Amino acid sequence: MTASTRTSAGHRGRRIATAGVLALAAFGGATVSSPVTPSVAAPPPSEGIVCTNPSNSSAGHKNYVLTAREGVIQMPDGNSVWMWSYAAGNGAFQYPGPVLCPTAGDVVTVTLRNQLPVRTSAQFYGIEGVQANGIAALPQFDGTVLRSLTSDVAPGGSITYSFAAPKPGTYLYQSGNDPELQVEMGLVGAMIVSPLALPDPDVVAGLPPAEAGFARLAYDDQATMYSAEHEYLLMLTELDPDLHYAVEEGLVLSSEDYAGTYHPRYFMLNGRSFPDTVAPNGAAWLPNQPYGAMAHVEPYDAVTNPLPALIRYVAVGGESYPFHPHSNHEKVIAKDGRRLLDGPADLSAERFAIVVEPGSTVDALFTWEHVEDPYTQANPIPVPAPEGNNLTEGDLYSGSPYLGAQGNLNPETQGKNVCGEYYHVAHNHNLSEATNYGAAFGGHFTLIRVDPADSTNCGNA
Ligand SMILES: [Cu+2]
Repeated sequence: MTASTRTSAGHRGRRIATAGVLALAAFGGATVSSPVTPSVAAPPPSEGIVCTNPSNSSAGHKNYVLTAREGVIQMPDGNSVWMWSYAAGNGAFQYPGPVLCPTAGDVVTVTLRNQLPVRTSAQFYGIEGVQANGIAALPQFDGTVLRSLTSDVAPGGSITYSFAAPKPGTYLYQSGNDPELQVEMGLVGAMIVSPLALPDPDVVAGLPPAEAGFARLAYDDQATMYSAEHEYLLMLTELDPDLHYAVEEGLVLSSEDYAGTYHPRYFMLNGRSFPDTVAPNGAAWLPNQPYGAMAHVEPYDAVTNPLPALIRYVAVGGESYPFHPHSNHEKVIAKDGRRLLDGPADLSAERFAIVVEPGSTVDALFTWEHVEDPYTQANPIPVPAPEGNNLTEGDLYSGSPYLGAQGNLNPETQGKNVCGEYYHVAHNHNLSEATNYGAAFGGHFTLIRVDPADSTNCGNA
């Protein structure tokens, strides 16, 4: 089963193999020798994971082209930052790199073209048996000095990595050359490997028809079943703009050149800092930061909405990030593409904060429950709402404390609430990293949108 057949299972599937900019980009790759079938570009899904189309693929094979190049991203405070990252084929600069979505067992090739002024590479963390131009990929040395953790490529050149897609899970790829500089500069991306295993047909048969088409497994066991309608990636990164300015000016090309004290000032989720994190995928004002970072769920219901969401965390930075999704714990089921099992014992655990260590990935199932019976106008919360003149209403407030209800807003409130939905904060609990150059709230900060159940008036099916 391929990513594209999976995503065609439902019209609101979130993991749609992207068309649009990324696909056109990949199709244009000069080093792609096989013909590709042009397709009409559709916009990417507005939220959720945007898988990059392979430059070409056939049964059991997925070929990608990445171009390491320079570019600029925008910060919410108006700054722009010089970056290095991986573009898809001839596509626009983008940060982070394209999301690659093979299926377990696929033969994957990644051709890396180097348009940077320095040697670079792509290292696929946790994946064994990687070959580079047909021979084993190996660390590279200049004399006795380690130059790269994997086979690398000079400026202007290209190199092709190949491997069998490993066990299912969430993986990271990044530069193996001077990672202290190059990964920080932006040479990083995610790879999501889907299992061949399918959800138990008896369980699927018991799901509401509107949900059944979205049932997926994250790993090769039924305890990892989730709804692909609610699958999200959160890649946590950081950067020091002084370092990036020095690179832009040509003053620094290796970490050894950076005499300044490393001091990250910006903290990104999927390449964006809050509030840009909650903007849709492909937002026009963020042309080089295509990935949004807002999760979107509906309340758990044993009958109508039993499947959890899946959040895939990836972190690259100077320290562990304690990411905290407000409102409910998340159930950590895997780390670094490995299911948390001890023999038959399932070691999954509910976590208040999802600690994502540098260079690691964490997969977590997320269920939002409407507790307290739930609170509705018929079962009111036992605290009277404040008078309107004592309220500061955020743009996203519905005017009512009840999920699915919309009340009157103060006339000066610019109401952006669609259908009485809730928005919960989700952020790095190291609050110094939930900032944009020190200004709270920003950086590693996003929202979780909770729609009322059966929310046809929320723009959902
Ligand atoms: Cu918090």
